[in-house]
Amino acid sequence: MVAAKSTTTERPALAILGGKPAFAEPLHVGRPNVGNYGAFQERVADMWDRRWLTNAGRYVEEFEQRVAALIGVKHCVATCNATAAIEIVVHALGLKGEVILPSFTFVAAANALQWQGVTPTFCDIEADNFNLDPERVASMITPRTTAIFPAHIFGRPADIEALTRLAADRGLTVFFDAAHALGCSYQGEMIGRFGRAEILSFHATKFINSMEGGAVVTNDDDLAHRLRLMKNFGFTSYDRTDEIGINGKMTEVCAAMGLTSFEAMPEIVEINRRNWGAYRDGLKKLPGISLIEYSTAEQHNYHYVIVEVDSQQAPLNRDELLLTLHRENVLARRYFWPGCHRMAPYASLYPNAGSCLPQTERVAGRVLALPTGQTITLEIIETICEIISAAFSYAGRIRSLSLTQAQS
Ligand code: T4K
Repeated sequence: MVAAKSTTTERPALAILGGKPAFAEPLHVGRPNVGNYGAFQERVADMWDRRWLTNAGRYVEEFEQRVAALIGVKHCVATCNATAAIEIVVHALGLKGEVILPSFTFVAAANALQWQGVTPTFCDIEADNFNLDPERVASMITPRTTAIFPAHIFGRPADIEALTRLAADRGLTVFFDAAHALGCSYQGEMIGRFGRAEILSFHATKFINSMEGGAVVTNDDDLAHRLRLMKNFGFTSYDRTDEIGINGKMTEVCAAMGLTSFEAMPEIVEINRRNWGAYRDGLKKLPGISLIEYSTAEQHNYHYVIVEVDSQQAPLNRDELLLTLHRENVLARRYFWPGCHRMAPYASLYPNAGSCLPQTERVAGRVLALPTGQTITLEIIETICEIISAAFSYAGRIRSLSLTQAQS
């Protein structure tokens, strides 16, 4: 429990105002969820004995089958991470020119395009679900546009129907960044089945993790075949390559971790859902702060707890709250501030992009990801909510302090 004030009432107990941090150890947003350690060890021992460590090993194949079955898709091609998966897809689809994507996403998506010599064109998002706005996308299509690359940010589906229709009408490819959306559904169908392909991430910080890892899921037989070649240098047999490839393979130890994490999925969703509900209840009476909601009509992984801070209503703005939480060792994150368009190299390539991205800038300035997952207990959440409540009570003092710090 965090007391809002010390017993003297002179000095609040908040760390930013001179108190002791509520948590001795940092609480990370991305602390990994893990499965059964014994099951992981057994797989590693087996892999060790068989001396098969990578290159289409047994565990990678099993992992691919489990993921494809969950989604209900024909092919899952596992990769070393999602960034490489995006690059391989862009290359395999032969995309050139411009590809439209959100700026409100992890910079890896833009970088993967740029790295492949394709121009990332940043489009604004919808205010309510933080995903690409189909009307804005339509207005940004040029003769150089070859594809639309929406993301399902925080696992909430993009407007798949409108974006798919738009792509079909304009003769464009559509493929999705589903890095956050494993285990989530759209109109009752699992995400991963849409567009030419969808890309998943199994990074340590993700809902299901393989330490590092990614995958492309698709129903396109030819594309899947080419992705398999391309992630393995382009080899079609021992001494022959038919086209250029890279090394994008997932290792056996990563697949062993992925399988173990996969088996814990029901437990992880349950904990995530419980934590999300506890934050919602703990914060509901505070002005100007709200949790983003997940549709109860769909399946969801509840992996991200995202609060929006409305600085017109709340006594502190998002950054003042962030500073307060960090002093307590609650390492909340501003995903995805400041937007890709304000990061190098895009900030200098498109210095005026912000004027075309009003919702991106608004949302990026008010969201905060809070720690959740297996290591976050209800007691921890109660304390975090108390810290936020106390911060609001001492907003005047915190504000003057953070202003002083910003000026120094
Ligand atoms: N598309 C989207 C929409 C994405 O969000 C991402 C990745 C990608 C594509 C590309 O996927 P990958 O190529 O990574 O498969 C983290 C993750 O590294 C990144 O995977 C993720 N999105 C992004 C949203 O978050 P950072 O720069 O915030 O990572 P980092 O190192 O600061 O870690 C986050 C927190 O997690 C830290 O506070 C520490 C904690 N942590 C991290 C690791 C690795 C742990 O407690 N234990 C750990 O093992 O990007």
